[in-house]
This record gives sequence, C-alpha cells and structure tokens, in this order.
Amino acid sequence: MHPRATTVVTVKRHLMHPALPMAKRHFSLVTHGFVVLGLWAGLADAQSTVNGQVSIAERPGGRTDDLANVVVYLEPTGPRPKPGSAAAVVTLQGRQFSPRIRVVTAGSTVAFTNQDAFNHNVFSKATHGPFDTQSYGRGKAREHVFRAPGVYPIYCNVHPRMTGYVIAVSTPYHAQAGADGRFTIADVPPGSYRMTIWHDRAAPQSATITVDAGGAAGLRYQLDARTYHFVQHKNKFGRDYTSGGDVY
Ligand SMILES: [Cu+2]
Repeated sequence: MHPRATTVVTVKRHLMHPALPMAKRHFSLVTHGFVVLGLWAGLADAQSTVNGQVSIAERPGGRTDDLANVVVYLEPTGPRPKPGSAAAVVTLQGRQFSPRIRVVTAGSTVAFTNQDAFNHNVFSKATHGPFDTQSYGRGKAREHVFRAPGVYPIYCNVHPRMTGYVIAVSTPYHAQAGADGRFTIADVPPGSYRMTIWHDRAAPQSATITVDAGGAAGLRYQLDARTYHFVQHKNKFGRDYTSGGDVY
C-alpha cells in the first residue's frame, strides 16, 4: 500500500465571512494567497461548499489526462454522521468500466451492467471484501454491495486490460474531480475534517481542514505520480491471463 503523506491546512475563519462586504471578501482571499476558482458561484450557492483543484506531478515529458480519476472525501474528526447507502451503476462497455472510478458510501449497491455483445466478469481481490460475479452476457447486470469501507480494485477475468476501482467511504462528503481536476463537495457542515485525496497512480494525501459557515474554497493539492509504474494484475485465479481467444 502507499504511504500516506500528511499535511495540515487551516482555512482562515474569515475567508468567506458573510458579514464582510463583497470587495473586502475578495481582498481577503487574495491576501491569503489562494487562487480561488468559482469564487462568485461559491458565494451564491450554499454556505458550506468545499471546493478546490488537484494536479498531478508527472515524470519529465509526461502529461496528465486522467484527473477525473481523483477522489476527494472528508471525514469528520469529531462525531460522524452515518452516511446513507445508495445505488450506483458502473457500465461495462467497449471492454472498459465506465466510469472507471466510482466513489460510493459503504453499504451501497453497485450494479455492473454489461452493454457489450460478449461476456464480462467483475471480480475484486480486495482483502476487506473480495467478490466475483462470474461471467454474464449482454444486457445483464450483476449487483454487489460494498459493505466495508476501502479501495476495491475491480477487474474482469476475461479481459486483462479492464481495470477500475470502487472506493467505498464512510462519509457522505465525497466527490470525484472533473477532467480539469476541480472538485466540489456540497452541504458540508462546519467543523474539522480529515480530507483525503486519492488517485490510482499516486500515493493518497491527507490534510486536516477546518470548514466554517462560509465553506472552504480554492484548496489546492498536488499528487505525485512520478514513481508510478503500471503492473499487469493477475486473473481471478492469481495467474497470468492467457490469450483465450480475446482480441483487442
Ligand atoms: Cu470483460
């Protein structure tokens, strides 16, 4: 597993204080060195929105085209609300999981729907909750309940290049980034949180943040993928995939 890097970020209490006049708010943000994205939208929306942007350090010449794989979640450092479970869908199409990364609350059910004209399988060897749907055909779906929080790498035993992740978190405050790395978590009550930033090619980062009634805006994080190397996973029997007639 990846080691965790820990930093502490305190969001200034008056960062977006609603009592300050508009010009003063802007001045305050600038003086604290935050590049605030979506500032005015944030002011117009709910008071407790947490937003920011994640980037990834790559090896020289490398470029980042998978920022949408970033998952951000906030765990209260105090009493935790019990997050509700939900139903989510991951489509198997074009020999890919779509979306490739899916964050859900622990206890949620994910339906894996096969939209290809041939069989797929979904399995995970995650120690906190391994599962195997067996093979199933076009138009069919298989459901799995992700009870334990954690990261579940998911694969298909037919197609070695199919890789994805379900991330089950024990908090309702989570988001996936857009293609530009920006993320927004809405309706976060004021308080102290441990924030985790996850991506499949980098070690996760954690930071402690304080969210006040005005939310927290313009948070910036950089993950490091410079030491990442692709490793082909094994099939569900723990062996190398055989060609088996599959054509890519
Ligand atoms: Cu498959």
